[in-house]
Amino acid sequence: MSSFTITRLHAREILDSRGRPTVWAECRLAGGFTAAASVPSGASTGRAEAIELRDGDAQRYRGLGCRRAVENVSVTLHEGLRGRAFASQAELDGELMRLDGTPNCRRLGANAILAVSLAFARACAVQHGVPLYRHFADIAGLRLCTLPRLTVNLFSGGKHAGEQSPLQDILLTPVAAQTTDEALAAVFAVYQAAAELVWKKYGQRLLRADEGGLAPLFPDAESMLADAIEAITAAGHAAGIGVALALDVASSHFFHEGCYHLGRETLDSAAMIARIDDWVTCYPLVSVEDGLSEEDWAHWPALRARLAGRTLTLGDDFLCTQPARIERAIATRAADALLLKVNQVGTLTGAAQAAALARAAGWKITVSARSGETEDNWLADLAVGWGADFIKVGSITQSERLAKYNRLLVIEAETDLPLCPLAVSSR
Ligand code: 2PG
Ligand code: MG
Repeated sequence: MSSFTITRLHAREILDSRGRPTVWAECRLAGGFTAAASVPSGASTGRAEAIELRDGDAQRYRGLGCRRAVENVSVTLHEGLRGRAFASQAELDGELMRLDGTPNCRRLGANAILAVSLAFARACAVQHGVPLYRHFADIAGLRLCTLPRLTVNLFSGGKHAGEQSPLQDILLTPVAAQTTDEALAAVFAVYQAAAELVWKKYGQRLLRADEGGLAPLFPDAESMLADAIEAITAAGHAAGIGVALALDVASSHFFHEGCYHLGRETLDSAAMIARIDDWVTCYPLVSVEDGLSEEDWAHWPALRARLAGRTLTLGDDFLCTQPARIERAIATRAADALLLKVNQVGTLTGAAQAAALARAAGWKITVSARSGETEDNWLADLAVGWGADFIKVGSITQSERLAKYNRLLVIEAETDLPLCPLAVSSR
């Protein structure tokens, strides 16, 4: 068994797709094998997420600077790990968590820890001479089987679009596509049709939200869904047969004092579930993400029961990629799909544990980017290596999103793997 000896770690503050600081880190192994990685950052974050370390200096980047996290890599972790050999990713990640000493990466910062975890993985792939997606599969003990299906942001609301519309993401899933290449062409056609629709209906030119989704002033949640169907049809695709939808309600962000404030309406949990049920009846949705709030544990099982076999009950803020929350959700039958974001948990190993739990329970997995991304493309390799059912990257505009789609195209050409079969879990 080979081991990997770290000889140098160093980091830099770079800017993400919102112009906010984030962390880039480089890892050098003995033998000179060197690689770097950058970490993303969310805006509609869950409460149970691992903690990003920010400088808090209001005079600089409104407190969002990452100089302390950078120093934690270049000084603290460099000094703590230099010259040490690790047999596996799990061993390194265990040591990173031990050096941090908190369960949520509060001391050194999840941004510092994840940057090192990822840069180390990439450097190990370089040492092994294998593509990153293959190395990710090896780390998780998986075989490469399929490519993830795309879920691509079309319309944006919520925290990614000034909160002028309640639903955060209406996404396109090209269900008839046989390849990523075909899927992207279908998405492009629908995006163009949607841009024309937005101009005609709302008099608004291309104004894009954080992830490149179109964000006119929709009057209500239903209009977002209906307009998406109109755009699919206008692009010449059959809604639900050629191109279906996925939905991120991100409802934690409009849940206050026990009620859901959906646009002008106030709904209790039962009424919110009934509303989601209506959407699933009226629109071809492959998944409904965060339909209920991250705090509304009592009602998630009823939501899952209502949707089972019709669409996936997908947990993002609800689960925060945290193994303990996923175990609880499995035990209470509160969801049947995991939105996996590595920076919610801080290390690759933590995320691999989350994915393994979900898989063992028969859940589906969507590997997801964050609303603040970089041009780094490791997420595409991760989704392939870990056999994700879906990948969620944002829209097909903006290079931080395209970096991932373009990497998927390269992986598809290199591996000739088929897309993941589409089946809604009925468990
Ligand atoms: C989400 C993500 C990506 P953020 O809620 O699923 O769309 O948003 O990165 O802001 O948490
Ligand atoms: Mg979400």
